[in-house]
Amino acid sequence: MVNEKIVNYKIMNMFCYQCQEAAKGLGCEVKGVCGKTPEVSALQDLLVYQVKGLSHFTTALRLVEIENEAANTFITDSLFMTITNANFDHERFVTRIREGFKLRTELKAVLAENKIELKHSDLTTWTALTAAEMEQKALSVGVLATGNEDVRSLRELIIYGLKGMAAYLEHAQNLGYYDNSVHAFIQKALVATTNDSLTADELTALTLETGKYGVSVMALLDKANTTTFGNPEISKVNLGVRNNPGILISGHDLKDMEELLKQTDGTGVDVYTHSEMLPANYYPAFKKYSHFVGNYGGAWWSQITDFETFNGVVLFTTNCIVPPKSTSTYSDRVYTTGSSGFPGFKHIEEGVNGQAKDFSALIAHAKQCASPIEIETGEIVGGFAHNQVLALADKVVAAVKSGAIRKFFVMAGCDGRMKGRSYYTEFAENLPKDTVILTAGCAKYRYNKLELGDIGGIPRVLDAGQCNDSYSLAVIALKLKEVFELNDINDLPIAYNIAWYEQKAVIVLLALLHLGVKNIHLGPTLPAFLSPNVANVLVNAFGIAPIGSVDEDMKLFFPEMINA
Ligand code: FSO
Ligand code: SF4
Repeated sequence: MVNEKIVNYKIMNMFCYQCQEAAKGLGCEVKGVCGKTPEVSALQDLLVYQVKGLSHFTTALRLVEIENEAANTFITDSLFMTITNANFDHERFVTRIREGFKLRTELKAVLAENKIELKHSDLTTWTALTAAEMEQKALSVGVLATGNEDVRSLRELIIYGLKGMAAYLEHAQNLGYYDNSVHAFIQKALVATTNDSLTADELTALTLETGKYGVSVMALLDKANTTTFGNPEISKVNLGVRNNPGILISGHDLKDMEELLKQTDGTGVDVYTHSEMLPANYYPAFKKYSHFVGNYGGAWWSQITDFETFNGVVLFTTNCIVPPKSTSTYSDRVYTTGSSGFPGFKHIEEGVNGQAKDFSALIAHAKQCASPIEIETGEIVGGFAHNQVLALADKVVAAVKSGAIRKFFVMAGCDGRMKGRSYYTEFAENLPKDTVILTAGCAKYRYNKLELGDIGGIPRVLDAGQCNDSYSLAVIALKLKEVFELNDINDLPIAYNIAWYEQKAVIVLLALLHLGVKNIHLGPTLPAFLSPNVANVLVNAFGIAPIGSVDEDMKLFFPEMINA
């Protein structure tokens, strides 16, 4: 039977449904709501197809214990580049795909040297030299090339989890922490998504295994961050500004943060964090710099206004980039590095021969800029990663036992532009005063500046850090389970009301499922890439549920309130 969607695909401009802002809750078909053009979307699809093909080579080589580091790096970087809002640069994708062909030739030679026969198919033999040829090729290899809706849904769920995993692995590797078993899994799973003989059950099992490796990679990144920069500590983060020119650093890469602080030290240029870089303010290794002033602005999507008033230079180390408006005046002040990119923004390349990246151009640029305009004042408190919370364990346990704390709410995840996300602000405001929010990721910007008070000195919003630090929340939950001598993590007085946006949230979700967490509420909408059948599996096996209205959800989480 001819698959209607595939026929349609040939006349559509693009199809992408990997993030929460997918058009009409179904998928972007003309242009990305994120601003991704059909051409870049095509090249991203093709790059994913290319890394699937390369993974056929690397998994074959692994059978004879050959690990190819160049391929490992290429595959993780490429997956990271295709995450929502990370890279919009058409040219970078074309160059990248050409590099992929070179790598494929090298891998072929290694296979031949080792007399390994590979069963070739289009995945391992296709070529496209020009951008136009690449875009043409992409038409037949995108998301909709998988005809069966459920198989497509599971394959994409796995691939999006792998994208998130690749991002976290890259951050750990930037700090010198490697785990080849994660590369091996990513590549094995990529190959599996090309195997038409796998059943839905087998793909479901692979989805859960993706969660298992999600836990491993988050543990690795946690180790990398805390060993290199110390354990985050409770910190007051300044929201105001000073009179010096500044650099605003965004994204998630702490290695870049460190280098920027080192290279700006003594230059008269101040450093501020934006969005997901806020938790850098909690690390001892960064707090020691007197020119590290604090955090400026809100979550990623507020950059359109925040970058205008900041006046200085902006550095993106990862997503989330919002394309500037035609009226924006800051574009020439923005730099990207690592996997991030945007046409017109300047890009800072990797350091050569193990040298640090060179930020001198953006520091010189910053010196020419005016100091930031103050948009708010005061402080916010954060730094409640696992080490700090466990140091307070006695106090926390006593508060739970005495009833001073009735329930914890894990409200980790992402923020986004959708109006419906005001739900999270209202939900936080409406929570009873004897509840505590555990958060991580940029979702916190919906409530981290509210006056929610504290319970016997324990703030009612405990921020563990970035989205990857959701791992900290799992460590805290597992510790509480041990202290309260429970057999099941779900018997703890912890409820999960998680907001998602892009693919790092997918790996965090799969990791939580792997840890046995049930009844997660996921919003503001369920992923477009979940087919009804796959959504049912998640609902039946794990109790995943969409959010309702704040009132409905309060009654759901506090049934006792109905009869009170
Ligand atoms: Fe947010 Fe963007 Fe951290 Fe994401 S800034 S949305 S899930 O990149 O990774 O939480
Ligand atoms: Fe649409 Fe999200 Fe894909 Fe962008 S990443 S094209 S907003 S689904």
